[in-house]
Amino acid sequence: MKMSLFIGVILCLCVISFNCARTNAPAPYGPIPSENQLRWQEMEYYAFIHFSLNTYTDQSWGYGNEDVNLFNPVELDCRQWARICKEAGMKGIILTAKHHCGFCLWPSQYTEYSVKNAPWRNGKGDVVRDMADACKEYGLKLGIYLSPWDRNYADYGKPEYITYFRNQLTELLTNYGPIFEVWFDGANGGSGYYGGANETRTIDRTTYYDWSNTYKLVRSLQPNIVIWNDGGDRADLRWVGTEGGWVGETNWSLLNATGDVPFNMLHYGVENGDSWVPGEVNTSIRPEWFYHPVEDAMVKSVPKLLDTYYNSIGRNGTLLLNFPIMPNGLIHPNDEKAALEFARAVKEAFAVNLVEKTNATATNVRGNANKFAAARALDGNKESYWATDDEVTTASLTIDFGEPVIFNRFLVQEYIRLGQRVKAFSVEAFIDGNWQEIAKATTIGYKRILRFPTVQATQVRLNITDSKSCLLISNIGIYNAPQILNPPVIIRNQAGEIIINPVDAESVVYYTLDGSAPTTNAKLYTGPVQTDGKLEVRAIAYDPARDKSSPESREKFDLPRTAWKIIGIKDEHAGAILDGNPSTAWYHSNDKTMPIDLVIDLGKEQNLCGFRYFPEQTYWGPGIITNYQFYVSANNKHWKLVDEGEFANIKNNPFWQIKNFAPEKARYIKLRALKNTEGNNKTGYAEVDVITN
Ligand code: FUL
Repeated sequence: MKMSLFIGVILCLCVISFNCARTNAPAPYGPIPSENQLRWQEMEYYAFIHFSLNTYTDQSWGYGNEDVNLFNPVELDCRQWARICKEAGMKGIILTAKHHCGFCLWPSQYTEYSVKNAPWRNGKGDVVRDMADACKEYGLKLGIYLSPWDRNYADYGKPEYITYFRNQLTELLTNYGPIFEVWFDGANGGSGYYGGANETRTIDRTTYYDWSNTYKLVRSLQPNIVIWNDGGDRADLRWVGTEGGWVGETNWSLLNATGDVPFNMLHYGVENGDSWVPGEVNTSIRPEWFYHPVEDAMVKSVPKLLDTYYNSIGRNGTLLLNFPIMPNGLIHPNDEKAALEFARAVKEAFAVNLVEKTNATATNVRGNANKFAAARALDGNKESYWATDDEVTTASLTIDFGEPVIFNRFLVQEYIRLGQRVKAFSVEAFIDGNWQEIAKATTIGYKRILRFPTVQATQVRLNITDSKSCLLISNIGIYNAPQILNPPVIIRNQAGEIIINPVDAESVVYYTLDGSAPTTNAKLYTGPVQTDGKLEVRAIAYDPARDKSSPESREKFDLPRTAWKIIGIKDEHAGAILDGNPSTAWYHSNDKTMPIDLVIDLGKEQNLCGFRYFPEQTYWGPGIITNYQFYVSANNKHWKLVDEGEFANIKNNPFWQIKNFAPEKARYIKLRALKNTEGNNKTGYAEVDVITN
């Protein structure tokens, strides 16, 4: 009797401890974020500010010899910057305290090349101080961009510069309060003023800066900081390999601590990386980082900014959106308008979470414990989560609305404090009595948001179909975002057909060919429209269900290119140069060396007065021409040079390059490439076109 009681107690204890093990939180899996990285990730959205002497010289990269007297932002108001960022829903601002030109926005005691020698406020001004004060007033965090490459400093390239760099860093990280992030830009074009040496200096980016000791200094001065670095030792955050405003659809917050990371891996992270290095998506609200008046009309549209949002924050990244400052010291009204409309659109999209007050069930709940139940993913508490048993790496969670509900966005978050795990998942909706897959994706991480055409359903099911370890889902949101229509895309192919593609599935297109503004009374687009001669196409996308129109698209076309022929190239793919589609490109074969010619027969004599070149869009290793000559001929034998020059800043800003020349009658044109962005012989073209009288 006594013996059986004893065995019973032992058994009970075993069961209890077994269940306890199952109801304990899962062990971390793989690398996990530090507290600083977690705090940073939760900021989600913050601003970059690009401001320096470049602002006054219309340059992207100053050479280092620009005159400090140019710096005089008479209306400078960091409170305007902070107000706009705050109203835009941003959580912080990173300021270019020193860009590559070496000019310092604060009165550094280690150089004369700073605001202290500028006319602005009689040399008494300090932009970093004003920024720090404004951030404090508006409840924003402050970050610092300090360019390691310094084209002004005489000792750049020598060990002495590292001391200078650390001294400046110490000033910035000591005198301006808490700094949330420091940005060490790896860009280095080699040449520079360097105190008057005017030469090219090469450094070994893996050793020159001795990053590990600089990191120690940074962390000792600012224990809560995160370090961004794309140039040297692995830091806390990674560049995502593009400035285009997106990170990979698959996005692991992991890299390996050592070894080179090819830029395409920066898009995706490394699935089995040994360190937690999450991606930050940095992009500008305009094509360029610094202010250029010509870009006042090129501020990104709300649909474009929303794409950026879904492709950064919606893909386990943060979004660092840049405002260039104008020479007067303010953000341009067009940029402010775009940022605030974008913020409104995001707010509206996520205003109502339809999962509130719904029931959820899961195919597996860790230890059947209430604290890990499906409902924990819907309770709005970021510290609670739905979890599965250790051995369960695929499972489903079903949300029952109890009635038909309309939606088009699905948001899901992992509890990343214990690691990033999910490799693949799908979302199904119960529509008219059937389960239908409405979206499918790979990684989740801190936050994943999926967009899909609007559906009406009574239930939604999240299926995790592949994971590294058991599942920990801390949040799910389902939303019905108002549709914001994208302007349609207009092209004219070589046959002269106008093709207008709506970007959004739920819209139709109205267009005009006579220059008048398109409304829903204009022609409805039903398929390619044959055209001839010069014309302007204007079009809108329209959603009949919501009675909403997109912003307008406008494209001007010159000669039809039906009779054009590319001479001397047999490759049929070369047609990409004339197909009207900027996203298709053609390259010369590798055996060519500069100068490299492209000759086109226009079919008959034309009155030419200019040409246009659209480069192909690859950022890395591209064949983008920077220096050119343009010739015309009546017979393809005797050529006349009518224009030559450079496509300035084409690498960072790979858009249409438009060149005009004195009118010439000719049947043949020749675009001669003299140099490309990479200093090699690769030469490509997305489009080449002419301008006629
Ligand atoms: C790049 C720099 O070269 C640009 O000028 C800009 O500062 C951007 C954020 O990073 O690498």
